[in-house]
Amino acid sequence: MVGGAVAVQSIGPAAAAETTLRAAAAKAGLFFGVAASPNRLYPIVGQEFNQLTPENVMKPDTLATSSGGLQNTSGADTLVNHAQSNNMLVRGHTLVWHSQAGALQGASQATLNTFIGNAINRWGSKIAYWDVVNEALEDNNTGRRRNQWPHTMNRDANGDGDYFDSGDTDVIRDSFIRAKQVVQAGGFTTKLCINDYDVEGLTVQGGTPNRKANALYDIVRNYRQYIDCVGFQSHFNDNPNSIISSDLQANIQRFADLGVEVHITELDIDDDLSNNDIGSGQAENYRKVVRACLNVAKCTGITVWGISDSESWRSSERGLLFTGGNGSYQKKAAYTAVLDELNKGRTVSTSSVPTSSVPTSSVPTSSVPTSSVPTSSVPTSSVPTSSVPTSSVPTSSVPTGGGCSASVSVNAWTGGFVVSVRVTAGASTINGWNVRLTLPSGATVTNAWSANRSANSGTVQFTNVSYNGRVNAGQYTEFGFQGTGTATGLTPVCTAS
Ligand code: 9MR
Repeated sequence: MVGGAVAVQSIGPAAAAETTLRAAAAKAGLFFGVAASPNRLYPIVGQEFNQLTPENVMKPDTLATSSGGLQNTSGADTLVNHAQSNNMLVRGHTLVWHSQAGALQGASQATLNTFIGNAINRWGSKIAYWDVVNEALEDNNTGRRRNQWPHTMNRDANGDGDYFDSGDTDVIRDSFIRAKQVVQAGGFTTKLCINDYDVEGLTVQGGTPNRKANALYDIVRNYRQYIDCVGFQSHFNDNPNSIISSDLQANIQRFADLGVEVHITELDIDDDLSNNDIGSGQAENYRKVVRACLNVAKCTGITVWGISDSESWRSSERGLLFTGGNGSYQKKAAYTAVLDELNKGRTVSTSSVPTSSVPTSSVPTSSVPTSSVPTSSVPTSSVPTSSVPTSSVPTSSVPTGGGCSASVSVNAWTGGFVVSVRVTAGASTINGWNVRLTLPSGATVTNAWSANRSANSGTVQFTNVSYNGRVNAGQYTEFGFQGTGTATGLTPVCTAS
């Protein structure tokens, strides 16, 4: 089994190079997968790949009845069985999606919940990863949710522009809560992912901030306790929002710093990327993407969206690793580049990666509905929404001299808390920071994001990660952590470096 624990490979003298993508990837501690259909399960699938995503047969338009039941499962079963007999992981794709919704189009959250339960329970731990919510965010870098079902069910109760507040309705949150309940009730090892496209870089063409990526980041940060993994689809092409940006690795890293696994889920690269800003030639571009993933320990898998160009959804862009068709394939230069890069292995250490995951006990499990669930029974009251501090404790103000100050906002619930810490630079730009605070006895940090930490209890020092050490004069950056126990009386002390 690959994909769970991440092995870190040191660059050392000369192990023999592996000759298949799956073997080279496994050695580096990640999976290398492919999207497939039941009628194209040629030998190459099991030879080259150790993860499989159904390209179409696990979508609601195939699987779902209008009441959230299952139908037409034979194609999915065929793929799952093929994966099992070839020792491949399966990514279920996908449960909640505005497109290809079939009989679920327009369904209520209760019906979506029923479908989520039925689909997860049918395959259980045979599915390593489920895309619970797919493509929730709008096109064109607006950073907004789609203005389409199912997101039209959302309600922003206090009108503050997000759906993270306790009175809000959010189909993303409620679908993940349901999915997490089902996984826990079944004792499954399945991890739950959110998947989207044009979220790959910190910036899009021209250096504009990638608002879609930032919106996805906020979703994962706010719902971290239900979300285990993030999929960057990675359909790279000439669209200004779909380029391979030079900050791809930094963006992977910032999600990884939230403690989730990151996957490249639907990779294909247009072979004529005139707007691409980091490479020339498809093979070189593939190499860059694979390297960005290898350089982040929690980037635990890459999946290409098909085997060969001619059988791809975008055949005119010739974006894949093989030519040929119908089971007879020829390797392209892009294949050789990917294999070579995988064979070089990882060069990262796991030191900045959170080692513990969010405690499962904080997920409401008390009532685990197994069939149709009215939305009112979805236990949202105990959901910690970190953007809604129950007590906000600004402990220091913006310093007038150099250096930095820090303030905390605490969102607490019985037995646990999320703390958001704001680090504000004084009159001069700072290039690194260290925030020291002392937790009350009995409090333990279980997870932190956008910072490294020195300890889990007592006095803890948090330091910046690679992308948030520099803060311009008077500006701020934020990091956070989650823990068990209580977090009263925190007094952060900030030192700039
Ligand atoms: O590759 C899939 C193609 O065969 C289908 O016709 C299409 C229908 O929407 O979906 C394609 O897969 C998409 C995936 O499910 C989600 N991300 C974008 C993929 C390419 O369109």
